Amino acid sequence: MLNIVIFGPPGSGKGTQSENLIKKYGFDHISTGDLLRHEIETNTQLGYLAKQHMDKGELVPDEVVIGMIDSFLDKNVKSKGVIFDGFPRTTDQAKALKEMLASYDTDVAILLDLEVPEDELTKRILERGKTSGRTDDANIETIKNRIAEYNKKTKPVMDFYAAEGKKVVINGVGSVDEIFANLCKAIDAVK
Ligand code: B4P
Repeated sequence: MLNIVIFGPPGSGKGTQSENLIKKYGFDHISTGDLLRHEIETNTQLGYLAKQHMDKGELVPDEVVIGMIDSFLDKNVKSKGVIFDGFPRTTDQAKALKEMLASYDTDVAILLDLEVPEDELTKRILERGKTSGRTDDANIETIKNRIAEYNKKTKPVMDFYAAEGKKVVINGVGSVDEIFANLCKAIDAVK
């Protein structure tokens, strides 16, 4: 099982590139953002809790997202590869992922860090907000808070994987195809 973490600030293109990677490699995909939005749309208790945080641009509590990954792995033990999109977002999530994967005798192979400057992120998210219907995309204060949460709580996750020699930086500015080609090169090098 080849485990790939696609990483980067909000709006850096994790979801966009994950879709292309799944098509090319036939990997399974888990996006914690998509799962949380599904919980909100279907009015579950978990969705109600997640919405309180997401509407403010905050991260959802670790135990909620870690539980989601646990049940995903349980159903996908035989996968040839998994793209973790938007997870882990805290060092505690990274440690929990390591433990969960170890119980299946596997580990993260590579973290692909999409680097995009802050002004470009804000522009992309506001643009998406015109059509996405996502409350966390529509308001500049929420977007700023999402980026601040990333800088404070999520960026340290990179150090965790850098210490294991698994971090690869990818320029996230340019055409979707150019970025995709660079992501594929990095994946092919660990396959
Ligand atoms: P996510 O759903 O993960 O979303 P994201 O960070 O906003 O976006 P992503 O990087 O996937 O960007 P995309 O490809 O869509 O998280 C949403 C929220 O869920 C979080 O804020 C948090 O509250 C919660 N959450 C999720 N996971 C969590 C976790 N593990 N722990 C705690 N909380 C969690 O691209 C953005 C836009 O840019 C799109 O419109 C796209 O078309 C455009 N774009 C993409 N690539 C481009 C390019 N090369 N050039 C120009 N535009 C581009």
